Amino acid sequence: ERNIALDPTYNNVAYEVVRKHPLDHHNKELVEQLSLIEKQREIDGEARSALSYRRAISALISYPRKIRSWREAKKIKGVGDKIARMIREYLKTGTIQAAETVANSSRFLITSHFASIYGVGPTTARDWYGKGYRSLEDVLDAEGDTLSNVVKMGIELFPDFQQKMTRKDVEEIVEVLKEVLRGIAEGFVICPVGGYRRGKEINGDCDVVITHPEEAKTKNLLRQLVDALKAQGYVKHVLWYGEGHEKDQVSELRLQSGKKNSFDHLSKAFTGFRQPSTGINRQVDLIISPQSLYACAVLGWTGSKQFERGLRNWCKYGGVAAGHTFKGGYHFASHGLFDRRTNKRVHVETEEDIFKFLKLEWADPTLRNA
Ligand code: DCP
Ligand code: MG
Repeated sequence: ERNIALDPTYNNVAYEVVRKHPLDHHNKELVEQLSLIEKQREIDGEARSALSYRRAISALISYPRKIRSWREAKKIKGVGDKIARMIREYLKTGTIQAAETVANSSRFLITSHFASIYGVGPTTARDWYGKGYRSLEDVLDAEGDTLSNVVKMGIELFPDFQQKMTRKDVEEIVEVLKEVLRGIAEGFVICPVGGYRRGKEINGDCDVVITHPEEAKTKNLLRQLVDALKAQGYVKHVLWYGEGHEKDQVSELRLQSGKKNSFDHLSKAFTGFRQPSTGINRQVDLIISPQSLYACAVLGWTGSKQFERGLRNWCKYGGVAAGHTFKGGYHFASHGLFDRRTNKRVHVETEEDIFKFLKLEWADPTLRNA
């Protein structure tokens, strides 16, 4: 079998879309330790450092066997010297001191707890910690009146959102959505994306992309759907609501790219959704896509985040994979694949079309767990 992780024919910045990343892989314990450090770097605002851990983690997930030596680790593209040394330490002692330190750091435990609340990012989490708050009660006591509505909702929903969902929980919610959509019109298509589509057993939220063969039917759908969900008692909390500008070109997108939660131009709402069988409020992210953008919407929302990073890099810079060269010069977003020179959209019907266009081998969603 061809060993893609060691394949010398590719040397690009987008190995995440070239390699295969199954959920079940050979270096789980090591990945767990490195993930802890990655998370700590992320919460401390060290984005570059976090990314280099993430790259190494993805490389380890795709590695076709258990790493046995430091020398072996160093050869893998994506594993730098520093992380290779940590792997050496791990192979010798069974642990990585830096990961132990993070696991025992009360600053990390508290800031990561804060940052796991919807609406609270690393900056706010660090800010709260810096002000001396050590629990949500501290935050509410000191800042209760000044918190934004979104953060207030995030805190209110936290005990529910913290509870993970099984695949059955996600499927139950999808069935409810189908029923509510049928009440609006026949013919809607709904695709559960995110970790669920990648095969994860345990999910933090439920992300769905919704479309309809007739483009007109998706035009005001977000409003209709959210209103129906509220009227039927499923949704009480709307954490984020944004109607998109699906037809916008890429230049427009760049103007907006820094804006929170608007990394694509699809209409979407992030909701607190009361799951009938358990009564637990679940985070359900509704993404509406016109039929013509559906393939990109599904590909962009399936993830993982690191797979999406690799995909965007591949589109931009190109590369060589399995003997095929792709020149780059494109921009991928969940609302379209664009030629960077002309800002024109490439018409693609299916995810398979996108992979073919990009000269990539098809990657099943379950192999996108980079
Ligand atoms: N996504 C992205 N960039 C974002 C948000 C989402 O690329 N800013 C894509 C990649 C994610 C997918 O959408 O994998 C779904 O987002 P989630 O945050 O729900 O992530 P997952 O579904 O992968 O994991 P979880 O189990 O935590 O929900
Ligand atoms: Mg998700």
